[in-house]
Parts: sequence; C-alpha cells; structure tokens
Amino acid sequence: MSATKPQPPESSSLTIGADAKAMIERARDEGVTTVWDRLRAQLPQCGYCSMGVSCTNCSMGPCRIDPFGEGPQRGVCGADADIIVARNLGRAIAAGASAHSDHGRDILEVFAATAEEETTGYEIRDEAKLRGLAEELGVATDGRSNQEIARDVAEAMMEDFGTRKDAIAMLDRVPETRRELWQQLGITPRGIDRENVEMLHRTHMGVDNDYTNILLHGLRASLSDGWGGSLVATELSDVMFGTPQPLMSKVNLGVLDEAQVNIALHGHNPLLSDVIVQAAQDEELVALAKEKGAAGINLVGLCCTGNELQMRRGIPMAGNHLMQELIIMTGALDAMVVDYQCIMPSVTDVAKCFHTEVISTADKAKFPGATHISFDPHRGLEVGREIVRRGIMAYGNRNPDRVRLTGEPVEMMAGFSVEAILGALGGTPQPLVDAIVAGKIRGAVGVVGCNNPKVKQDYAHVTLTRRLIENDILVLVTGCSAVANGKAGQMVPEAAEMAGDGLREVCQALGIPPVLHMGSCVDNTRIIVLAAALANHLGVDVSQLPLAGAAPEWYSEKAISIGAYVVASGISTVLGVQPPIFGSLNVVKLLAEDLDGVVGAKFAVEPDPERAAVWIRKHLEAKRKGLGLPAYDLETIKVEEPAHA
Ligand code: BF8
Repeated sequence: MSATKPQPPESSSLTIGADAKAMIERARDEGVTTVWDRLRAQLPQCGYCSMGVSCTNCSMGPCRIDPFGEGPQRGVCGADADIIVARNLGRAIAAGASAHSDHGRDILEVFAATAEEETTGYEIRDEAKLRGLAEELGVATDGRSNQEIARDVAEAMMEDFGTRKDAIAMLDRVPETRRELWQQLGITPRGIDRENVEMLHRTHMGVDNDYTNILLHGLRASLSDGWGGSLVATELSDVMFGTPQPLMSKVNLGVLDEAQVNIALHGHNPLLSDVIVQAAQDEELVALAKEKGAAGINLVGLCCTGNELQMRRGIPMAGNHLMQELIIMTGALDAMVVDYQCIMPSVTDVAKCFHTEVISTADKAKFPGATHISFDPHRGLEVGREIVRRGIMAYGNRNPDRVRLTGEPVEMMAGFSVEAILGALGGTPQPLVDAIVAGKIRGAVGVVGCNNPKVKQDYAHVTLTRRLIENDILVLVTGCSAVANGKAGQMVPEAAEMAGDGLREVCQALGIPPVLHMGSCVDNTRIIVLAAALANHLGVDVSQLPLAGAAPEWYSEKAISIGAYVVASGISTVLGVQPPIFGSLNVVKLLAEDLDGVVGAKFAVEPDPERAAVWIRKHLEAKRKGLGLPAYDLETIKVEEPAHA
C-alpha cells in the first residue's frame, strides 16, 4: 500500500507576516522542522482531550468519557464528563496562575534583596510608585528612606503569597460592590499559594465532585493571580525598572542588523534582561564586539521579555511567540538568551542548524542543548556581562553566506502604563469618560494573548483589532497581540486614520494610537486596574462598563488564568480558540451563560474575528444602554463582509 504524502500548506496560509513567510519557506527548503510541521504531524489530535473528557489524575485511569453517549459515561472512580472537564480546567487555571505568580515572586525576592543592598544592577527607579504602593499596603513612609520602605513593602507582599490572610492586600483597588460579590460567592482571593494548592487538592480524586464548586474555586485561584501574583510582578517591575511612558520603537525580524552582534532576549521576566541591557552598553564589551568585526551590540526582544524591554527602554521587538524558531532561521542571530515561559524546547534543535548559541538562565527552566548560565541577582551585572560576552564570541562563528534578512522593521509606539494613560488624559479618567458618554468612543477592549499555530499567525489579532477601532472602540493590547498589531502598523499615532471618526478625533487630539500597548502578559493587570479605576471614578461596578476582553489566538494555561480573572472581575471575554470544555455541556452553559448572572460577565468562543468583533460591539452597546448612554440598535450591527478564514 502506498499513500501519497500530503503537501505542506502554503506559508501564506500559516501567517500574515512577510518576515515569517520568508523564514517558513527557508526552513522547508533546508529541512528544518518548525511548530507548524509538528502540529501537522500530530493531526488528527485526540478528540477526547480536545473536548476535555480524558483524565490522567490517578492510576486507576487513564479514563475517558464518550461524548456521544455510546461508550463509558463514567471514569473508573465514577467521575462523569462534568467533573472531569471541570477538574482539567481547574488545574489549567492553577498552572497558569502559578506561572505568572512565580514570576511575580522571583521579582519580589530580587526586590527584597535590593532593599537589603545585596544585589548589583538593581535600584529603585520609580520612587513615587514605591511610596504609593507603601501607602496602599499600610507601610509608613514619613521620614523614611527608600531602602527602609522597600524592606517593609517586600515583607507585606510576601504575606500575599502565603496562607494567613483572608484577602490579598491590593484588593482595595477593586470597586466595593465587586469585593462584596466575591465575598458572597466565597471567592475572595486569599493568597496565590493557598488557592493554587487548594485547587490541586480539590481536583485530586475523591475531593470536589461538584463542577460548579470546582470552577468557582478556579475563579478564586485566577483572582489570586490577577490581583495578586501578576500584580506584584507588574508593580515591582515598575518600581525597579521604571514605570513605562510612551516611546517609539520598532518591530519584526527586520530589527536584526547584519553588521552587529545580535542577541535576542526571550521569555518573560525582566530581571535578567534589564541587566543585559546595561551590560550591552559596557564600553569594554562594545570594544570587544568591534574587535571581532561587528559594528556594535544589537539587543532585540521576543515574546514578553521583549515586551518588558520595549515598554520601558524602547528595545526593538523581533517577534511574538511563533517567531522564536524563525528568528534563528535568519542565520543572523548570534545568541538567544532565555529565562522562562513560552520558550519552545525546539529552539535548541533549530539552533543546531546555525551558529546561534541558546543560553538558558533560570535554574527552574533548563533546556538540553543550551548553555546554562545561572542567573544570580547578587551578581546580576556580572552575569549580564558574561552572557553578552558569549554572544560576542558566538558572532565570531557566524557564516555570512547563511545570513538571510528580510524587509524593514515597522515603527510602533509602546509604553502605555495606567500612569501614562492617565497622564495623557491630564491626570484623571474624566476625558475618557466624556468621550465614552458622548459616544465618540463606544467602549474599550483588551485584545490580548498568544499566537497558536492552529490560527493563521496574527490574522485574528489584527483583523479583530482593526474592526474594533474602525467602529470607535479603543483597543488595549498586551503580550503577543501587541506584537501582532505593531507589525501590522496599527500602533503608531498615524494609525488613528484607520479608526472611526470619533476615536480618530480623540487619538489625534492626544497624539496617541487607537491601539495602546500596555505591556507583557503579567501586565494584563494594568487593564483590570484601569477598568477598576474607571468604575470607581463613576461609582459603578466594572461589569456595568462598556468593556470586553478577547484572546483571539490564545494557547497557554496562563491565558486561561487571565481569561478567568478578567471575567471574575466583571469583563466578558471572547476566546478565538476552543478551550477543552465541550465534552460537558453543563460546563459550557455555566461559562457561556450562567456566569453572567453570577459575576456579571461570561465567556464566548468565536474563532472568526469578524464575528467576534460583532459579538463585542453588541456587548458594548448593551452595556452602554444599561448605563443610560446613547446606544446603537443591536440589529444594525452585523458582519458586513462574508466571514473568511
Ligand atoms: O505571556 S501572549 S504566547 S509570550 S502566554 Fe506566551 Fe501567550 Fe505570547 Fe507572553 Ni502571554
């Protein structure tokens, strides 16, 4: 028997990026396997797992439930589809919340060591933010040095990871109505460690067998991330590395420079990358690079480490999640420095085909095939210099004949922290409120999250965002969505021309783009903090505001935690990739319908960004109507063009 091997799909069906297409084709020509090849090799993926009805939680299993009702309806322990789907989802939330919050704890530990003057390369760069946080946490500031305040702030925040409190400290930012609701529902987050451990306990066989009860705890665990661990990461990163302010930067693979030593900083945590930026300016190292024949040292970002650096220092961004293998395919990347999260184990395989040295730095994230240089904050700058030196040495191995760079980078604006947005508005949300009340801006939407090879790369982010701004909806972006929109040219002030009349007028008056870069994925906290500030300003609950969330190309457990805390905070959210819950219609109904009556927000799943835009527009108009604001007739909002994939 012979089977014809199916041809791989055209690169233009996998991505909208010209840089990505060129490198996918190069990978094919050279027989290098990428994420799209590996996805194809996995097809058809397991239907039970896709629907969330397989369980490996104990060794009486593995078990699976037949979603069509013909095969087994219970696992060996007796769990039905509802229990299994809820348990799996609960564990995914806990994993995502743990990833963000462990990142937050790492920042906190270095902040605490910096307060004790035990680190090199770190300092308090935003004193006002430190003092503001201290007041929020009840730490005395009068007549005290930054060092003294920082010590107590660190101590107070460490308490928020633990088990001895009824509620985490920064919940005071949340409108009172919402805090009361969480209290009634029993989902006030007490601390990241506690909620996540409790989720693992509840989802052990024979503990929580009520799917609603499990998922309510899922919301609690996610809230401990959004208003706890992730918020600690954002706030302390601002204190130590500076609160972002609007600045111009560049994006796409064109940021690589053939003439320079190119070092990509990939992962999520700014702790090491920030000292690498300092090290790359070291005169001795710049001289060494020149001695080796390079014009200088060019640092570029990838994924959320890249977002952190771009937001605060304007470091150019090479690409989002699906670009991590393709950047190596340029043959011009000398070193890829990785910390943790979203780093494909495959990067070391691709690097073997080139001269690129992959350098891992986190002891909790090792990569076989990479050089491991353990990051020690006590000698942060020294480690940073060692890494940059290795990058320079790797440049010496570069084969100029293997270099293939594509195109010019695109300009983009970044740096929209809550402080920067309020600053642009004159220190108060009132101008934004006025624009929303007048209908110039219909509402605001956070379009966030990943790339997923199941979706044409960046297509859903860019299309959804474009439709929203065309219809006078302000878009806030983080993570890989920010990179996608940046590459598409939607994040420069001139992009106001793409917006509807009302949004264009507001953006042009303020000199801002219609799509605002608010940072990395832990910085989704900036979006909920802004939403809470808006609700507090108006004396309403977050769920009453014309706001929505969207994750059109999500893939990660972190995105599940983000979606859960955004919804639990009162903001309905549309997912573009189907989560593994469809094996339980009860869970689907709970998340897509009933939750609205419980927390005032719900989930929707809509893979077509054109239809997702319509869903969001209708949702925002309904919220406007609820607030007594002028609203469009919902019947007039529909997909204008036939939906296309
Ligand atoms: O934290 S958006 S692919 S890089 S998980 Fe990862 Fe998703 Fe990108 Fe940042 Ni967030």
